[in-house]
This record gives sequence, C-alpha cells and structure tokens, in this order.
Amino acid sequence: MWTSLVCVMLVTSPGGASLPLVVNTWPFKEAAAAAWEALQSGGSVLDAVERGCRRCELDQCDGSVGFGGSPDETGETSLDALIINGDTMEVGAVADLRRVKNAIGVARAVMERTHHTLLVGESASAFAEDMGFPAEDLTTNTSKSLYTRWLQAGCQPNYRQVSNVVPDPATACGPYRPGPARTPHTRPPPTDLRAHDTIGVIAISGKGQVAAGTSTNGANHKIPGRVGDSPIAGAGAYADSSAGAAAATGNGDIMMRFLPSFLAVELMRGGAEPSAACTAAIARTKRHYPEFFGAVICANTTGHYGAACNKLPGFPQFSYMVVSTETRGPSLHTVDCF
Ligand code: SD4
Repeated sequence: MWTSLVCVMLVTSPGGASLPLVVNTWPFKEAAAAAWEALQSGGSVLDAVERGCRRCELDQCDGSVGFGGSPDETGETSLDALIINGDTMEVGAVADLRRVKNAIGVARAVMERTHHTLLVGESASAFAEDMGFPAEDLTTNTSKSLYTRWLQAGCQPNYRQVSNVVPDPATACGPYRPGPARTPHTRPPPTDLRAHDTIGVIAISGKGQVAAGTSTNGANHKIPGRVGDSPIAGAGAYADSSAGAAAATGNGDIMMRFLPSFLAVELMRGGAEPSAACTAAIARTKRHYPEFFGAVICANTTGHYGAACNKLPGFPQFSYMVVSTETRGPSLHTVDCF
C-alpha cells in the first residue's frame, strides 16, 4: 500500500532528496539491500556498487544477470560488467567474459589492479583466473533448454540482417555467409521484454562521492563476441562526483550508439533535474529508433533521483529501487514510459 503510494507520487514528481543514496534498475530488491548494507557498514560507494551487482549475479536476477542466462548462438553464456569511481574517474570493465561468474569483481580488478579500462573475451577470462577468480561452467539447465528450444525453432529470433546474409536468417540456422544485397536496416530486432533486465547501480555517499556500475549476461542468442552497452563507460553507466550518475538498461546494441548515461550526467551537470536528464537521454535515442526498448536511472549529488523509459506495447512502466534514510529500506518506484 505504502509502496504503491510512492509509485503514484513518483510518476509526476522527481525523487529525493537525501544522502547517502542507492538507486538501481528494475525491482531487484536484494541488490538494493546489499548495496545499502555495504554503505551502512562503512564501505565505500564502490563497495556498494560491487555488492549490489554481485548480489544479482549470484541471484541470477531475472535470468539476465550472472551465469546461466542469455545463451549465445553456440549456447554459451558470457558476461559484461562495468564499475566507475566518480571521484577519480577510474573505470574498470570486462566484456564477453567467459567461464567466470563474478563479472563485477573482475571489472573492479581491472580498475584497481591494472592501468587499463576494458578487457574482453578469452583474454579477460585469463586475466580473471590470474587474479584468483575461479573458472567455472556458466551453463545451467535453464540456459541449455533456452538454447535447445531456440535451435528447434530454426534459430529464431537472431541478430542477422534479413536479405544481407545467406541462408535466410528469418527461416534458417547458420553458418551464415554474406548475401548479395545490402539493404538499409534501421529497425532494431524485436525485443524479448522478458530477457532484458541488466542491473545498474548508482551509489552516492553522505559526502557526495558517486559511483556506478552494471552487470549483465547481455542478449539472448547474441552472436558470439557481441558486447552490449553495459560495459561501455557513458553508455551502460556513468558517474562523476561533480554532477551525478546514470545507468541504462535495455537494447544495448541501440543504446550504446547514444551514450545515454554520459548525456544524462552532463545534463545534470548543467542543472537538469535527474528525471528530466533521464527523459532527455531516452528522447535522444528515441528520435532515431522510436521502437527501441530501454530505460535510464539518474541521480545527482544532492540526492535527487529519477528515471525514464521508452513506451512500448508490453512496456508501459519501468520499475527501479531506491534506498536512503528516508525510504526505511529498499523502496520500489515506478515511472510511466513516454
Ligand atoms: C545489453 N543492455 O547487453 C544490456 C541488456 C539489458 O536490460 O540491459 N537488459 O544490451
């Protein structure tokens, strides 16, 4: 009852303001609680972001985070993750990570144990193992059966452009070769709304230190090697302690073209309220791809927060979690998409 009152209020008014603050994508309550607990027990904002993302990796939130989700065209799960320190602008990210479950931990290791920003693929897995992360099979019965059903359905849906490869990807499985035609193709592939729930976490300390991060297993039936928006700074998330932070979820193949998290943070730096900044970031992408699936969460250093999403059939609202001393525990918020 109390939660739904909050939801109604948030549809029309920006959230906040109170510090410290945790905001995360989707109704991932346990992740919000874990991030908040990290702050409450004296941890840094980076600890909060890592713990929040890690909780979802362990819980396999919605099957879209962590092991055993989004099998690629060969049936394997690979992971993307990102962490950003908004005080120092240090960034660590990992993409197309294989056989290692703790993607956000590896991203943090990239940030704290190397001078690089992003490691990818098999080499990222080798780095992770060197850093002591165990190598494990990410396949589960769930990912196996998703993969088997996809094969039985003639490898539908997939991410190949119809009429630009042979055999026809609308009806046949690969291997594919280049086709004769090159037709302009601007529409994103149909989105399975049930399989797109990346965790993005924003944490802001009582002193206004900002961090953000993401973790995901990407997109169902992706082409091996595909990297989404989540591990890309400015796309999947962005943080700057002189302005605020943002994190994105949705169709990363489209969203990463517009750096929505960077855009939202820059708009907040210029004085935009978080909900207005999120709305502008979604509007920018929508201008080119009206049917894209996506949402953005935003928070500024005064503890205000908000979110926005692109309205689609089956996706009229977006839910996210907020924790502060005012919310008395993780609180579910909902915004109407536009
Ligand atoms: C991706 N953005 O890899 C991720 C998926 C996602 O909510 O956010 N789902 O494209």
